[in-house]
Amino acid sequence: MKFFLLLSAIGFCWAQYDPHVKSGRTSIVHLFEWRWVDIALECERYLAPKGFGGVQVSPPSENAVITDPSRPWWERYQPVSYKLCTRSGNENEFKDMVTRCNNVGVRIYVDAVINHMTGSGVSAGTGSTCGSYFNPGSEDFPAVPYSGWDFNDGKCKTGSGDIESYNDAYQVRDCRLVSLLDLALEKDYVRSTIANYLNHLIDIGVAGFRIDASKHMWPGDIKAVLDKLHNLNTKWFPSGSKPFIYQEVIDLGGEAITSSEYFGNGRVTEFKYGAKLGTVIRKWSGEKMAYLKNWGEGWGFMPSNRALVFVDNHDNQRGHGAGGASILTFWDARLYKMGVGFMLAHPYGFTRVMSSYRWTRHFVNGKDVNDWMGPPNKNGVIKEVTINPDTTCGNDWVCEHRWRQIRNMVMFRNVVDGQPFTNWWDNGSNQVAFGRGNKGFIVFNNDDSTLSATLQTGLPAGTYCDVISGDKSGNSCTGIQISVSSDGKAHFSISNSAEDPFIAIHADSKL
Ligand code: QV4
Ligand code: CA
Repeated sequence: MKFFLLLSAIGFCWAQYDPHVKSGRTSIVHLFEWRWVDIALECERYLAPKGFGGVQVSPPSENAVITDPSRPWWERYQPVSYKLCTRSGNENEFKDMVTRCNNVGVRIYVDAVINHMTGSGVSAGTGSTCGSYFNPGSEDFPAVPYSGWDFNDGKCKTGSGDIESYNDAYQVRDCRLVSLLDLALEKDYVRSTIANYLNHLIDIGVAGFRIDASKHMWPGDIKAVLDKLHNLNTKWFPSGSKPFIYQEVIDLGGEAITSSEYFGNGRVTEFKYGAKLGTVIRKWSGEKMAYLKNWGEGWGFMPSNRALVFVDNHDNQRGHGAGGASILTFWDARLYKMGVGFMLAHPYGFTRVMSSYRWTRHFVNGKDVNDWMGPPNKNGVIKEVTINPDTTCGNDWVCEHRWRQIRNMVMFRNVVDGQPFTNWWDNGSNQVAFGRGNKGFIVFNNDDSTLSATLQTGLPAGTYCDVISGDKSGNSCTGIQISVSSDGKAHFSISNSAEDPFIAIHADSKL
């Protein structure tokens, strides 16, 4: 019996659901395609002071240089070795970033591409970001090294060798995802090689991993790799801390593979979240915000403590992956801010904010033919993230995480952390409000008429600064002020044509 209890205790500790963010911080940001030198600066000058918990970085492992099209963002999902050497920077720059971010309490999470190497069709003569030789035709990656024995060819039963049907779990895991050479993760050599790569990163000081293409790996194979991982670096983490794991599994229902198969390994991306929230905020398919009253598990999502949630990601903001047209992105800024505001106010899941770059969209028959375009660059070299006098970013970096409404809602989430979902109100349509215990309250007007209502906020009496229309600075407020009376009630008036038709107040925005 004792032995049994011990085993289940170990089993529980193993599964890594805890992001190891500094206490009081509750969200991470994906700085998509940023250079390591810029991320280090951003941790120090912005993310730490504004209460961000961590950064998801683009894959740091050496990748094939794709020239047709010219240097697409997706070349980074075609590894050729595990050298830390990409357009974002080299190993020294990576280490410097991890050290400096950790020193100001901001964690680094690595996007780990371990299901596959490059596409089978990529030519052997194509360069790589660190000069390592590779030959996809003969499945030779001497810089790892991997050879033909380390790939799944024998296991895959489809004619093309590619995944042809998502209704067959064997194909999805043992065949090639869009021709990408599929690693044989049942082999101990492959597992150990991947674990060495991840351990190298752990020893440098990263706090965890996004496991790319997890759906395409058997949960047991992922577990076997995780079982080989070191504890986090004790320079910054309590001894015995295991890396945070969130697995990329797109489960919108209707396929052979479900998210729940992966809960034993760690958290899982909840793709239903952004797809549904986009549909509601766009008011498509008869949806309305009033229906958000039971948002979360009530909508058929996975348990909150297993979910990694986001409004959009680097794939579905440009039509890759899943979610479709309903996904809200910075291109629809007004609706996007409401979506992200709702996510950050609501207690469900562990939240990730997207931070993007702008590209030239060009739609042909409803599809963006420029969805491949890589980050702002000059002759292929990624451009610096410059900061404008008004704190926004230059050089076509969008920096959604620096938008006042989003940055202030990241802080709102920190302030209300641990508080229950309370005081829901709706008008039966698209005017809704809810609180987080006695710490915060948010009101949305996504209807075509003005909202005017006196609502129970749950907050102590006082004058509060709305952190959507402005900022509290000292004892004054640059935005709308809301006065909460001694019974906790306050009057809200939000025009449907307001720049941002929502208001948020919290304990730290009290004047
Ligand atoms: C193409 C054809 C193949 C053909 C091949 C011939 O599609 O049928 O056999 O050419 O050479 C790129 C190209 C793709 C090309 C492939 C191989 O876009 O057209 O195949 O390279 O050369 C990103 C991009 C992909 C890109 C890939 C590798 O989205 O377009 O493929 O990087 O560069 C599913 C998965 C989910 C996945 C999602 C996009 O379940 O796991 O699709 N999401 C993750 C990442 C995503 C990344 C990958 C997985 C792969 O978030 O960014 O794909 O690592 O839903
Ligand atoms: Ca696979």
